Amino acid sequence: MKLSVIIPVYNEAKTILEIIRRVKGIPYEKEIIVVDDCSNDGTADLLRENRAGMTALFHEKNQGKGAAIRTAVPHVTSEITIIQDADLEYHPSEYPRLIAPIVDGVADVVYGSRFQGGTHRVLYFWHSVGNRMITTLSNMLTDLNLSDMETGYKVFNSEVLKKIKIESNRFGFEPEITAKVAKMGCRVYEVPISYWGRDYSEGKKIDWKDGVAALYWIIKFNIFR
Ligand SMILES: Nc1nc2c(ncn2[C@@H]2O[C@H](COP(=O)(O)OP(=O)(O)OP(=O)(O)O)[C@@H](O)[C@H]2O)c(=O)[nH]1
Ligand SMILES: [Mg+2]
Repeated sequence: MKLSVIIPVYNEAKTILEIIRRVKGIPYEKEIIVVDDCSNDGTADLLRENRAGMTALFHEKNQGKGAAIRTAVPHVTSEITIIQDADLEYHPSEYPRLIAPIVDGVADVVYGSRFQGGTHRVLYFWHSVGNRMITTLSNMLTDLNLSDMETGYKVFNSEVLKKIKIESNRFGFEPEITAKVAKMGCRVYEVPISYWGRDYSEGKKIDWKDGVAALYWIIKFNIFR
């Protein structure tokens, strides 16, 4: 089965070429769709100079991860779509495990969970508490028993993904897609993944405000629709 790998990227000049190299190295037929979201750190130039073997799309102003995925989806031509963050926190060597439930015909959507025993860097305690609260609230409203709603590794049967209208521009994407997948009655699987977390000195951007925003998105997409 062929894979489409969507890479939304904003200001990841240090890692973008390495993540593309890793994706190209996986032994599957695939297409790579990179969406640069008006980076101002040289990421866009790196993509323009190295665009062989991929579709590179460029936003003229910064809009967010959700908007970048919305731009990419119409370019998907294969059966399975993986969202791949452009930092090096999630490793493409996990693809076989991530796609297996879809290849086997039992799942429509697969989430890679950082909290099910895979190798992971030990980082911030309070982030993990926030993460659990966010996943719990989402689960209470979707009635899905996920362990990591906010994971970057989300894999879709492409037909299912194309049916979903993505409204959130920024990190509301994660709660929104989860709410919509639940409403559609998709067959959702979770698999353990490894996580090479980064700290703030290495470029980590997410902070407590994103956690509060996530609570807002969860309520908006599960209740006010
Ligand atoms: N298109 C787009 N992508 C973004 C934006 N902000 C972040 N991203 C990308 O979305 C992915 C996830 O963003 P991250 O900043 O790594 O978010 P995170 O993994 O939740 O948090 P940290 O890695 O801890 O900062 C990465 O590939 C980013 O490059 C944005 O404004 N637009
Ligand atoms: Mg990250």
